[in-house]
Amino acid sequence: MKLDDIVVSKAIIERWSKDLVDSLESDVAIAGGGPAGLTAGYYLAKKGFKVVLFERKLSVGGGMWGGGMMYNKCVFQELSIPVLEEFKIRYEEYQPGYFLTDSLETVSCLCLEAIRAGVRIFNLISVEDVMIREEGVTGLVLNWSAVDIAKLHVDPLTIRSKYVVDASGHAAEVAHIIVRKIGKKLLTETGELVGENPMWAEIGERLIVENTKEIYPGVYVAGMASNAVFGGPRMGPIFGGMLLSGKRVAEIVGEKIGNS
Ligand code: 48H
Repeated sequence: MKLDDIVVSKAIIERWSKDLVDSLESDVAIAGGGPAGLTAGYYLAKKGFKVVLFERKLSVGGGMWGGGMMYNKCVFQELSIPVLEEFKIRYEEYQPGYFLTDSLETVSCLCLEAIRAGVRIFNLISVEDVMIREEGVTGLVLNWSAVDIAKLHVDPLTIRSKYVVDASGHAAEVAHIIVRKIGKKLLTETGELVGENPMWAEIGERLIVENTKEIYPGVYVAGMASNAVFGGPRMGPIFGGMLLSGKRVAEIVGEKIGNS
């Protein structure tokens, strides 16, 4: 069979455009495809919600690929084992209470299961703003990451969603956008980001799940961004909290949608 290069181009452009058009209105839009964002997306999609996730970089996985200081292993605590098993991630017990995974396998499984559960993932697209109405945030404003990198003056496009999840990691970018553009209105003590604290794995891992909550009407936070917004220590390369936070935000947002 002859191969027509133009058919190849047309297939890619048409199918990608259809996916984006289909995603212009969704139940949940997630900013960031690290471990927390992928886990949140998976559990929400499994519940039957329409989920779209935007990742700035070429690859999803965020800070997980590099394990700890580029040693590509991740540590998980016992509490997170059911989530590892849900994603079919293999693990070994290093010593009682400490479980090890291969970071490449971990990211691959999170990505594969999220996509297979129905999460629509768009990589190379950055969230540069939020869409606002009287009731709160109602969607995300997007642009090609390449536009930002090249500092081009190109206007963005917009998607609408019932809820937004800020899973942008240490940077907590959606939270920062809200404070910068709307004011000190976050649901924190100060209305601003409280900020991340120095390393303390045990406390950081506990707080990250507690800090997984609403930050502004229509917006929830998950993963490392939770401790940046509400204040909590970093925890280094122990990743259980990221998966548990992603699962927690899916429970909270799922309930909200169910009740609305
Ligand atoms: C689109 C964006 C935008 C944007 C950022 O950093 P991540 O891995 O975040 P989490 O919370 O899933 O996991 C945190 C973990 O990786 C980590 O850093 C830990 C445990 N640190 C502990 C420590 O002590 O240092 O992923 C966030 C993702 C990344 O892929 C970004 O590229 C992406 O979000 N992102 N995507 N639009 N505006 N901002």
